[in-house]
Amino acid sequence: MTTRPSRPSPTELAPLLQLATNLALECGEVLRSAGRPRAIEQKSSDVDLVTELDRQVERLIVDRLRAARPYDGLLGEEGATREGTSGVRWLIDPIDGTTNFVYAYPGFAVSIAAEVNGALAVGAVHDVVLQETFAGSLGGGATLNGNPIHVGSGTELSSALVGTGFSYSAAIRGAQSEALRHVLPRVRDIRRRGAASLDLCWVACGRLDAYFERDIGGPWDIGAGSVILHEAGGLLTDAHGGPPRPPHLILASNPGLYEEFRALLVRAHAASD
Ligand code: LIP
Repeated sequence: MTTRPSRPSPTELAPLLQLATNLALECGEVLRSAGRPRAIEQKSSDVDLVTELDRQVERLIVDRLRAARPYDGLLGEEGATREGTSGVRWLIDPIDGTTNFVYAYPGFAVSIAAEVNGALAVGAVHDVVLQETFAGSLGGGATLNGNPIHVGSGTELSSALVGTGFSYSAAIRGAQSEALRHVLPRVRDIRRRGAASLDLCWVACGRLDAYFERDIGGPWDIGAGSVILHEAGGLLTDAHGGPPRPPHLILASNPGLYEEFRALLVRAHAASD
């Protein structure tokens, strides 16, 4: 009979969390000293940007991980990929919020997560401009600059401050604006920061009451924020209440808002699709 690997303890996860946090901080320094990016290319559409710094920072993270943990697997937004044998896989978003970075518009982060035996276990998100570092590990809690954080306690959707984001595809953005038409009158207000990792961390610390988005690029966008939000008492699911499955709709909130928020999003997206 096969036995499931036991869940690692916070003590066992501490070295992974420290490595992720140190790398996010180091890359934040690189980006703050780099100035405005020069080489800017387009990926999935003419508004989906990548810079030489996205690639440089991803290479730095990969090199550091290879040196520290040569048997781990990894997956990066800008193409880094490696199968591992250790049971640990790293998810790397070197610059989450690349458009903000290109415009020098505050709201971009280095996001690094690690899965252990297939389950997200640690995450670190460093806001490059605000120099705020969110961190979390399974069972170990979530922090902002080392101080514990917890989701807000709001239960009224009509007074909820809600984050969201929009696709790089113009066609999907059309459907998203139609869904937003159904959401906006039902909540306090909407904020669109441009980095999913930060949106999740801001729900985790109560700066946002909830967040939703569809057509997110990949697991690297939400891996670290997912751990931090979970450890701060928040929920992150797909529209059916199951695990988040980018690019399908994902939603995050504190437990008090969750069911009403999910029901609103299901109606709004049914009406828009
Ligand atoms: C970004 C996401 C954000 C989304 C942006 C963009 P990227 O990721 O974090 O939530 O709204 O359109 O996809 O491309 O900057 O790594």
